[in-house]
Amino acid sequence: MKKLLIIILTLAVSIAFTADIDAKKKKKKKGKYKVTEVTNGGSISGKALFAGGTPPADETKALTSEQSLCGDSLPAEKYLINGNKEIKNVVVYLDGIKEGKAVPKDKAFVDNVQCAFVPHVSVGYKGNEIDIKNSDPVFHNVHSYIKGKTTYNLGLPDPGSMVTKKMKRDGVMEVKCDSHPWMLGYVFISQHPYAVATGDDGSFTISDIPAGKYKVKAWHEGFGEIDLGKITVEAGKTAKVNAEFK
Ligand SMILES: [Cu+2]
Repeated sequence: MKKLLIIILTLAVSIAFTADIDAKKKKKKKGKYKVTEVTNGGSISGKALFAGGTPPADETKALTSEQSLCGDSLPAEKYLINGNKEIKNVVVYLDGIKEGKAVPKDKAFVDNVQCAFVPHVSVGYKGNEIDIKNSDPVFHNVHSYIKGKTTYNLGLPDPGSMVTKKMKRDGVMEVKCDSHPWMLGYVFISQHPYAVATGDDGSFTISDIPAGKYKVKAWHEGFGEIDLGKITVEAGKTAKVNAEFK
């Protein structure tokens, strides 16, 4: 009887384990992006805007070292919102698009300049490389994370030194420095090319989208992520949508 129970238990565990592997495999397959030729694609464009009352002011970070090089404090660059309530550094993207144009070959880039990451927010593409540079005459230890798990942990001791790494995972990559706790930046790593960051005027355009209906989302480091709904893209036309944060 005891033997039978052990056999049944072993079987149950192994079935559960196999089912888990199958589910993981399916998930992986489902997420794969396919490159196709896009002719006469459409676009989605709009602005990232603060739609509430008074927009939050940017924060200030106090420096605990390197004051002689970088001063006593630095702007956090978290809320870059101009007089027209247009928001910089919002990443607008098509969520779960399965196929479309090829991913740009451009490398991503993050520099350490005056004790801050430059650019503060950028978009990178999974599978491409990223150059991480130190332009400061001080040691920076760039330590990046996706969902709390380390992606890179790089000591950059020399001014002008640069390390090139591959971006193997997609997701919002937080970039920090182990030597300087106030330093923070982001690389939004997308597995497809339909992700863009807004500039000073909050505007964005996602182009060469195959005609169809797409879920659009917008991410901001302070406001989080919002859903812009399902947008219909027609061939050769531009659909308009704004990313409104509150
Ligand atoms: Cu640093």
